[in-house]
Amino acid sequence: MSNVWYPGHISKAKRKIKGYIKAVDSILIVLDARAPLATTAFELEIFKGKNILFVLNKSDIANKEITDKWIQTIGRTSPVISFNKNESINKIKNFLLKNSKTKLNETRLLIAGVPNVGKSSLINKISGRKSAKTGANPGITRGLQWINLGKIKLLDTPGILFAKLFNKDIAAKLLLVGSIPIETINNYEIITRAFEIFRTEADIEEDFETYVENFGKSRGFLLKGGICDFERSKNTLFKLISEGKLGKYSYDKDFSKWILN
Ligand SMILES: Nc1nc2c(ncn2[C@@H]2O[C@H](COP(=O)(O)OP(=O)(O)OP(=O)(O)O)[C@@H](O)[C@H]2O)c(=O)[nH]1
Ligand SMILES: [Mg+2]
Repeated sequence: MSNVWYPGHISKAKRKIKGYIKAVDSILIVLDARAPLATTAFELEIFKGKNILFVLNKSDIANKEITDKWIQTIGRTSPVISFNKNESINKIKNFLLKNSKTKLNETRLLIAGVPNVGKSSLINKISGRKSAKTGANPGITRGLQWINLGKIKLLDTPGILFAKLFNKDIAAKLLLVGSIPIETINNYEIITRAFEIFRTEADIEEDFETYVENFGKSRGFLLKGGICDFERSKNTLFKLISEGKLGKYSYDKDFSKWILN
């Protein structure tokens, strides 16, 4: 499958992360609760042999029933918790303290995941400070940064991805949750596949073109002559979907496909 968005800082980040693995006791992998399978689209093998904990983040914009089933599924093999930015700090702090292996009275965790799943926001939430830079677009964190939280030390890292996404469905779901920016996708099949997945969840009748045009017109995204600005409408539509503003939908439901067994 074609190359999708893969900025240079991602390969640098992977090299740096590998260099830090020895210095940490546990790895905190942040997944998007809406797509726990698609958001494991990075080389999990680099963390082999480490104590791995999972967070299903952004649970506020996922389908709760599906998230609960993922917690059960993943919980059979690994410590896992659902979380979102509106939840209590103690929920995540206790989870980390209980499940991470501790050396010398100090817990060192590396936080990893695909772009835009909320790694930096999670760190800020736990620290109660704006220690790590966050943003609505993927690729905000560029370098590695230690955040000191007393007994817990967290290493924030940039979002990583497979260099080549070999599967159209994974790329489509990464687009739906905002891990790949819509502006960078020039493969129309990925976009229409993403819309099909969303369309099923949101119970939409119109086809892609009609839906985007109606959406654009309703927001006044018009070009000269009153025709719909399709690019702008499509980009805004996918941005809102990824932010959960058009509904709380989950896109991965095949629990038997969980990577660890
Ligand atoms: N709805 C919702 N949005 C969230 C949550 N956590 C983070 N976000 C939003 O998701 C976007 C990405 O957050 P970041 O914390 O920058 O994500 P990141 O994983 O550090 O991203 P990179 O550094 O680019 O890999 C921001 O717009 C956040 O406000 C959450 O629990 N719920
Ligand atoms: Mg970040």
